[in-house]
Amino acid sequence: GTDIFKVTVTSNAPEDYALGTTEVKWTATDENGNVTTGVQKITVVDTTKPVLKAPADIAAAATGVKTPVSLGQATVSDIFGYTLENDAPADGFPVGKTAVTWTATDANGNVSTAVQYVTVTQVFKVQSYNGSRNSVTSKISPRISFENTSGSTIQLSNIKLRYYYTIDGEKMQGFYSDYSRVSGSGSRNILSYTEGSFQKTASKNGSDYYLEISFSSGAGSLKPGEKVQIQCTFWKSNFSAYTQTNDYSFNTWATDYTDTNKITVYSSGKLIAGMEP
Ligand SMILES: [Ca+2]
Ligand SMILES: [Ca+2]
Repeated sequence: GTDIFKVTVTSNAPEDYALGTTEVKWTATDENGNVTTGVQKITVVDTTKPVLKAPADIAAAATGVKTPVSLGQATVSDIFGYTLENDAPADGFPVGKTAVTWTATDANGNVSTAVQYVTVTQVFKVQSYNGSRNSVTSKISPRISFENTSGSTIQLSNIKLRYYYTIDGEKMQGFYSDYSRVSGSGSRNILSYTEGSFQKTASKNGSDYYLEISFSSGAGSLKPGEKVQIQCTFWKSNFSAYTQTNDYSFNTWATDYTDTNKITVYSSGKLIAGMEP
């Protein structure tokens, strides 16, 4: 404050300022009691991001096409309140490595992110190829191999496999398996315990039928690391043609056992490998 007389300047400034804008009123008073006031605005802003730490990475065994995983909890600190969320898939994790991004947002809109990786390993490995790779054929000849890559023994009578296709003209169908064998420590022929049946389904995505392969109790069990290979053929009663190129489970190019997720496997009715059409 300036004046030709002596001036006293005071303010109502607080010791601490709240977040946001505070008005401080300044007052100048001269010796003669004349008063002038002015306002100063003090704005306090939080520019500090929350400190965020994602939970540890997780490795899990697949229980199906999608596997539910418990992620654990991220830790967050901020002097203000915050919200915490992540983008984990709601229906479980696919086989492979998936990044989960955690996001912490403080009450003032400052954002931190951190990534957690979830790796899901398939416990049941399925491979296949087709004995006939012709676009049009009177006999479909799946070659299917499946390996118990879990740590537990599986009863084969609990296992079912499905090969999906479109029938291209409804007819009775026949099934024949000429090879079905367990390899590994319990190597044996299980041909007489291997069965095939046909199921009509809703028409979708390369499928209006599936061949279901199952095993009777005489097939025994499949220990960890053991593998079953099946070669089979199916046909229509009048040997009319199937178009294979429109079949979900058909592999047009493989000439030997090749990883597939288009043949599904069920253990006691629960999907444990492959993706349905
Ligand atoms: Ca903050
Ligand atoms: Ca077809």
